[in-house]
Amino acid sequence: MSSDLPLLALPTLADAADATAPRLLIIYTGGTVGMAFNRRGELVPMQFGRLERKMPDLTRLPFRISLLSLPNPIDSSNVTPQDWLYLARLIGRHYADFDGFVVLHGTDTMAYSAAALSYILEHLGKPVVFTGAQVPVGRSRSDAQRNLITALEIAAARHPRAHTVRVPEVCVFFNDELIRGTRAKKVESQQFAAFKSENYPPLARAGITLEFADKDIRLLPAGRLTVHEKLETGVAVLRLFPGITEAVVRAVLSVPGLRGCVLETYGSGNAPTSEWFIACLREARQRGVWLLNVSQCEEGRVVQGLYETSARFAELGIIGGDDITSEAAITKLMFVLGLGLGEEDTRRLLTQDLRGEITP
Ligand code: ASN
Repeated sequence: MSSDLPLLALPTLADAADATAPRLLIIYTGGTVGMAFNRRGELVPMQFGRLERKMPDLTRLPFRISLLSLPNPIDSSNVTPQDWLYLARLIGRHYADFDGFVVLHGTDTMAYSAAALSYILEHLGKPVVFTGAQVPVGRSRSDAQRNLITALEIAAARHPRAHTVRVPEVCVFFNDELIRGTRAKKVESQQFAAFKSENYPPLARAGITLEFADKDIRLLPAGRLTVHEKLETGVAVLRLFPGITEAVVRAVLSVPGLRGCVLETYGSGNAPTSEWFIACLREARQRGVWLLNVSQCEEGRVVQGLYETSARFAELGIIGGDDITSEAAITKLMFVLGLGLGEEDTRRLLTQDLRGEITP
């Protein structure tokens, strides 16, 4: 798909040719935020049309805002790694012309997309804020306008004294919390507080004022933005449960073309000690499959070797995922394996903290 999609300038308070007002780009990808009911009574994504007619408060913002709508907006359940690469290319293409980016996206897979973009956009120096809604814009009690307006304010935010970018990270803003992209998890499908920051404090809270947790925001030495171009799709997630059979484990780990698998284990990274289970893992490793051990617990971390039930993992070459989320782990596998590096570098990157996804 071309990255030369038309930009629509929104009429705002900064219209009076205020050349100093922050320039922000909204990229609309779909999701409930822009949905309406079809004839069968199902919610489906629609084109936005004139966004400011549906969200009049947008016109009162002191920013220069442009809107770029994808020609075929989607429910985020249909998002693919190709969409992430495309979105990253779009941001790269417009990077120099805007001070910040807001991605309107469905909530269902927003945490995956935000994590994926965190890896793909290396040396990011500007905010990329994902947001969306639980109730479509234009419907009564919609959270769309509130989420979008604060996301725009965050994308425009600068340090009060130094005037440097306040949040040069990919993040998710939803229902008053700003969450690092690699720490976000969708935890609610019915309430407005749909996201949680897992194993890391929120980067900002929006009350009457915006309170940024500056000490928790990643400020990396400036570098040139690199937009990576490849993700490995030969990956899987294997979630353990008591009673999981050898046939299931073997089937997943021997999928043709499998390069990496997130093992969702119990507690601090524990799994059965049965010989058949260890043999399945060993054989997968011998076929060159990378295994990343992630806990099913929402908080805490993987500590391989703490219990006998994870004591053999290190010798098998299974990588402990520390306190990473499953969303950040599967996208990290896609990203790191997509780099096509040798054994040693791949292991190093999978173990390292790349974008604030783990607390080593
Ligand atoms: N199914 C929707 C989506 O992820 C849910 C939402 O946006 N609230 O696209």
